[in-house]
Amino acid sequence: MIKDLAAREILDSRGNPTVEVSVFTQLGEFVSSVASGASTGIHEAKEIRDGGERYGGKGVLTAVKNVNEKIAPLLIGKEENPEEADKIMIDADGTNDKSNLGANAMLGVSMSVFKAAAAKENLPLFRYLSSYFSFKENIPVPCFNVINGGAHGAGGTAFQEFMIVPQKESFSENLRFATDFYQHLKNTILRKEEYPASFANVGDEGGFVPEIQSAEEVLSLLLSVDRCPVIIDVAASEFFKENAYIYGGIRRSKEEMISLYRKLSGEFSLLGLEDPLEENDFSGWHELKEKMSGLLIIGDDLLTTNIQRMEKAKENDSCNAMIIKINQIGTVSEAIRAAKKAKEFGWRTVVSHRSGETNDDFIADLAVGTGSEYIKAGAPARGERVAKYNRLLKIEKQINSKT
Ligand code: 2PG
Ligand code: MG
Repeated sequence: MIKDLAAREILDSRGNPTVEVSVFTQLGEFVSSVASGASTGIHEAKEIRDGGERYGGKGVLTAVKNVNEKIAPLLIGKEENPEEADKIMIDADGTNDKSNLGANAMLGVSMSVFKAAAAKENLPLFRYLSSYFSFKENIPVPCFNVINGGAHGAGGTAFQEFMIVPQKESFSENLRFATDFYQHLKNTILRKEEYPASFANVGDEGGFVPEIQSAEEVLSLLLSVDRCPVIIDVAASEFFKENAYIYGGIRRSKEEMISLYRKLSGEFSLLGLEDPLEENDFSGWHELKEKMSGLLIIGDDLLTTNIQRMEKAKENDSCNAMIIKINQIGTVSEAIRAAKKAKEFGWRTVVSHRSGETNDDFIADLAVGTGSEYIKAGAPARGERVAKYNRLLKIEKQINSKT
């Protein structure tokens, strides 16, 4: 039973405030904290941030108050049943975008109730998720963001993320490959005479931030380190202005962007493209998908972990893979339903962190427990990123020893 529930304001990896929630049951305290994006899709559930001078208007004291004064009285005394708790919050919020109670308030509670429920069943979280929601467990292939640009690395590449996706036999081997690659990439950047040392500084997700505009040059740099398939998160909505994509200082049409992607994929080992076009162009996405068969075409801002948007994308045949972000929709139950729907559609799923993270490793369990094919949690460096990869190392051991 939920005996008590309390929230507080803490800091995320960018030094911005975020919500932390504790749920108390007979078994103890279950703590969760909420991540936050920088390149957020316009259709995402809404965080509540406080206006005014404090933290530049980024405080979360109203969201904290909503947990303590509005959500807690509804859930204290109830069983730790996460789907029911999420439904109570969704009903109490009463909006489509969680703007009343705040997605950041609701999600912190949702995550903690899930953790409490798993503990009650004496199961690790990933096993609780797979058994209660009927998924086949899978240890995901990690996508490591080694070059950060766009909204995550001021002055860096126009495209937001260049992720290496190693293809070794196991998660731990993939992680080892990525750490070698990461160190080697750093040395390669530092050794290049034409690059200043600042090109080896890191961005929000732990990848390097070289001031290189051309995607070809970034891909060649990666190839000079080692051969490894790459997924690019273009985050195209970020540079879509007045009906054109502003890339390399030039206004480009969607057709021109598609030819650029085709050229890149002809020259380099591209495994997938995330948000290659802006977030409302369902038919443009279809055109791109038709022309680039064989690649993962991954909807993030396009779908925002939202079943209505997924259905629209399915009707238009806009993508074949999706990002799952719990804070895009605001409760874990809804993110799980989206993951289920993706399986039904035959799409791959990529469970994802946010650029503003905490040390909470919930998404590692979520990825395994929903049988996701991939996870993206940033570079294999920085505490809030490796928290997820380290949790996966532990889960891998547990699954392999069948405990
Ligand atoms: C993305 C995410 C995570 P943000 O676009 O996929 O990498 O970025 O959290 O800033 O939206
Ligand atoms: Mg994205």
